[in-house]
Amino acid sequence: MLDKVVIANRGEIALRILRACREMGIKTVAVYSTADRDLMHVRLADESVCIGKAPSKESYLNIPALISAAEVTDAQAIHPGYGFLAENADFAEAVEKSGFVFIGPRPDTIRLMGNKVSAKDAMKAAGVPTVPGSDGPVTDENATAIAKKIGYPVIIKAAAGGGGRGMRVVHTESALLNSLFVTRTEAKAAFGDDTVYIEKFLQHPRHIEIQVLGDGAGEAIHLGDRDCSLQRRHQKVLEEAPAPNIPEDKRAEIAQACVNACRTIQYRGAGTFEFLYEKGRFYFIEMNTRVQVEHPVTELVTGVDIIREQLLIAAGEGLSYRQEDIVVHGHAMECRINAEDPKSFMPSPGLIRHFHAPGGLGVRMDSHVYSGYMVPPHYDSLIGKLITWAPDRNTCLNRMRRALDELVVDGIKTNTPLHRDTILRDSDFIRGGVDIHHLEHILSR
Ligand code: MV4
Repeated sequence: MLDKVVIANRGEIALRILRACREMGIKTVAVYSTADRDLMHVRLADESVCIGKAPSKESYLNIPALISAAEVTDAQAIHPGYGFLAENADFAEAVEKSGFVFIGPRPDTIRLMGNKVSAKDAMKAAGVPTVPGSDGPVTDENATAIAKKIGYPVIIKAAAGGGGRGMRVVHTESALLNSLFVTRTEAKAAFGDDTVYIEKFLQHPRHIEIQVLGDGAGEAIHLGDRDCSLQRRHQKVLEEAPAPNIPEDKRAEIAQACVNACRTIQYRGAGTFEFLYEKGRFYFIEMNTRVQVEHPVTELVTGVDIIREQLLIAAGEGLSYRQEDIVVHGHAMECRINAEDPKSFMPSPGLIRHFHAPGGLGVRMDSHVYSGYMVPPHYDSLIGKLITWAPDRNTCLNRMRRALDELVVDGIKTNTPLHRDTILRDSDFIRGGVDIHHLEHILSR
């Protein structure tokens, strides 16, 4: 088993990883920037190393500083969490070349999935349904014919993009070549790679994802699906598991396709297949090669500790479960709690004068904050995740409303009113199965 792990992250996920390590008897090393000396997991860690100044580039994105932290503490492995360097293949490679275990997929897998053209290609070849499109990079010469064949509207996407960065919708042939040029130019500036591809633009899809675990030797399982359609400007706001109102045969079929693909590529670690779901069909768009913010909803409906599984896989112990062991039980929902103005969505960092986490049956609060904690202005505004579980979706919704009423975050603004007064009271959301535009739609009326 692993003896000591460097947690190469901050905030709630750093604390989540520390908790899993503690329960497994693994020693922890916290790394922190000068703005983060007072983080909860830094206090709780067995050891801690300051890795640089507040800006992420000078700390959490500083590869040599992170590897040095592992060296000076004689750790064996590095957990990247999410964001920062979690999907940086060069980081994973540097970690392995330095003799440490990277808690995640092989660098080559991260690279394959980081390029959305090669990811889609590999998944299509492995039997996962994809969005109809160019099947590879598009050129000025072949673009018009490809778009005509798939039919307008189409979407141009940067191969190096993802998560909503570097995309452009095109409605008519007359706009195609100019849009291609603009998307290329933006992609070159943002990612240093101007490769773009084309897909049929789906107008009202839901965003549904499948959680997988692979042992890196060809065995893999899925932990069911999550619905992440409730988002604003590509930032997820609320997630749930399982995705409501999906025919059970379709649900089982797409999960099995993901497992087969993981076996084909000998996927290692935790991963997520992202799909658009429209008119009863799933279309693969991207794969995330990290643990995700919303992993707790899957943990609550399956009982599987996903971080523990990541650590076991990294230690070479394989998977703790066979597919037959996995049963999705009840319903779970996660509200992301952000330090932001609920009306303008502007960040609201500052001193949390008083914090009180909700509790009770079926309530989980994953948060690193406490009374007297100062939310620094340098990072993501996520200060916690409130997750509820219940035997059915309606009870889960009631429990979430009750838990939100118990939550106290005094001193800064949070998006709690958005959850309580807007989302959880919306009749379409309550019915279940809203599309990716729904939140922006209800915010605009
Ligand atoms: C799409 C799409 C419609 N059609 N692709 C945005 C994030 C990136 N992961 C892919 N995205 C989209 N790709 C086709 N062919 C609509 C989106 C999209 C979206 C997807 C998931 C969650 C939120 C979204 C918000 C806007 C657009």
